[in-house]
Amino acid sequence: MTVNPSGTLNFKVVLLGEGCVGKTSLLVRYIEDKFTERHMSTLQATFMNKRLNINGKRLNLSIWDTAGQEKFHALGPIYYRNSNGAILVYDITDEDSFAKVRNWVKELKKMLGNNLVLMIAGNKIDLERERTVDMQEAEDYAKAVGARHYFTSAKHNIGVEELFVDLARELVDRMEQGPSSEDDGRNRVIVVDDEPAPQSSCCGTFRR
Ligand code: G3D
Ligand code: MG
Repeated sequence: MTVNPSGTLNFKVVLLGEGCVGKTSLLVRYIEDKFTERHMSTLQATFMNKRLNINGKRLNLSIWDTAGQEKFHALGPIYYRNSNGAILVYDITDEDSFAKVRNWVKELKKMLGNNLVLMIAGNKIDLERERTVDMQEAEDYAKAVGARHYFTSAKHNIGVEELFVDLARELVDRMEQGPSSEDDGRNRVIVVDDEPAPQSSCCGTFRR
């Protein structure tokens, strides 16, 4: 995390999960409040900024989305390096995508320690009738690994705002509590030059 001289707290958040679970759709829904299936298949963001006020504090979330490379090969640590929070997305109709979340939790805990705020999102809740991932199992798993669990639909705009805003709240809470005994300094506060981040803007596009 960094803090600008103006007092804005900058947090890096990464979206992770198997291809096609709806990561880009969740981000576009949150930032632009839209859901466009065709747009998803051709254009993808590298990261998007979102400015928020939480408890009188100014925050900027830099939310990183993959450029779709998870569909072809593994994402390297360079993608999630220096993250403060991660949203692990699975598709409630796809058990393999939930198994992938378990792998991500192991990798992130190994590489980044326990100070990372972890959120797990079971997306495509509008397809409830096609659900294959057991609801209770997913919630129990999240609890066991210290993550919060949400059900979302990028398509119907269910639970999306709550997911991101709760993550922002948790980031602020953890920062105010200070580093835990397990902190090894990787999440320390750094003061940087004030650089205005564009609000709700896409900072890079990718064409497949
Ligand atoms: P990704 O970024 O994780 O790869 P995308 O996933 O956001 O590109 O979404 C993959 C597909 O799932 C897209 O469909 C998208 O429209 C669909 N999708 C995303 N979120 C939801 C949701 O909440 N409900 C439903 N029903 N579908 C969703 P296509 O057909 O374009 O591949
Ligand atoms: Mg995507």
